[in-house]
Amino acid sequence: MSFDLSNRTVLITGASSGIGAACAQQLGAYGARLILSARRKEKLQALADDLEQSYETQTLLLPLDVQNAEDVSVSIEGLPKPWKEIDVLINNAGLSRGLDPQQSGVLQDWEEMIDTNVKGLLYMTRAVVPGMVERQAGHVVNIGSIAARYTYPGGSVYCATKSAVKVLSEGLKIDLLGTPIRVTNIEPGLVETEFSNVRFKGDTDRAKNVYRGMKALTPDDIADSILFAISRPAHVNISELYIIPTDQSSGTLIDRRVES
Ligand code: NDP
Ligand code: 8X3
Repeated sequence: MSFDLSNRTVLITGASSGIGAACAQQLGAYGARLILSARRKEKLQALADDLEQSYETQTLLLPLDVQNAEDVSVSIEGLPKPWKEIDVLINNAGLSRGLDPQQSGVLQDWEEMIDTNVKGLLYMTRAVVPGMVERQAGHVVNIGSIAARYTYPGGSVYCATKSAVKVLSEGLKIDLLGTPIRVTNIEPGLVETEFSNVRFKGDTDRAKNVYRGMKALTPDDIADSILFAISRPAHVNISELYIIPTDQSSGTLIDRRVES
């Protein structure tokens, strides 16, 4: 498929790694102007340099923590004029922390997941969508998860945050009825990124074990689906895309026949 995203401004949160970085590469290749956001500025800078070299992509770095409502609001408000007119917001920043049963969960892990995956997504939406309404144009893509469909042991708080993303996506579409603004919730299964390394706080062996003996999705597989959603004709709203590896059937049913 071929897409023309020239003159379209896309804000990607969580662009420093995994799915967000893959979106930046693919959208950059099709000519989009990119606002790259995450906490790790050096990663964003390296990505921006690479995009500039590969596709002459125009980029603007927006280093911030989505958990900080004030920073999100001030950063979006302070965008220079041409960048302020955001056509597509990809609410991708998110994480899981730990895999503890609810009865012995770590409160700080819960705060971080809820503050990032739910409140951070809301802060960004609240800051960006009024401009879309004013301009009568825009598309919000939220990154949900298979975790909204299947609760798994030790994952209940993370699963709850992704259930919230599903509900918030539906609710935003409802609240925007009567405008041309579109809303999409992407729900991936296992994608091999830094996700498990972050969940297990740097325990790389435990992280690798999540994808053992199976073929996980790649960040590019998810970027492909986002490109599909945002490139449909204006009257078509792709509300949900649920994408899993062929080797996965539910949150916990995974075929690991290829032992490595
Ligand atoms: P990664 O860990 O590779 O990327 C997560 C991104 O989120 C990073 O760029 C990170 O940047 C950013 N981020 C995390 N916390 C914050 C914060 N407080 N403020 C700003 N940015 C933040 O994981 P993925 O690419 O896999 O994850 C992307 C999204 O996809 C997440 O929402 C995740 O829940 C979801 N998802 C992932 C799946 C998987 O199997 N990997 C499956 C289904 C959904 P930095 O640390 O620089 O701030
Ligand atoms: C991330 C994938 O397996 O933790 O959403 O649900 S999983």
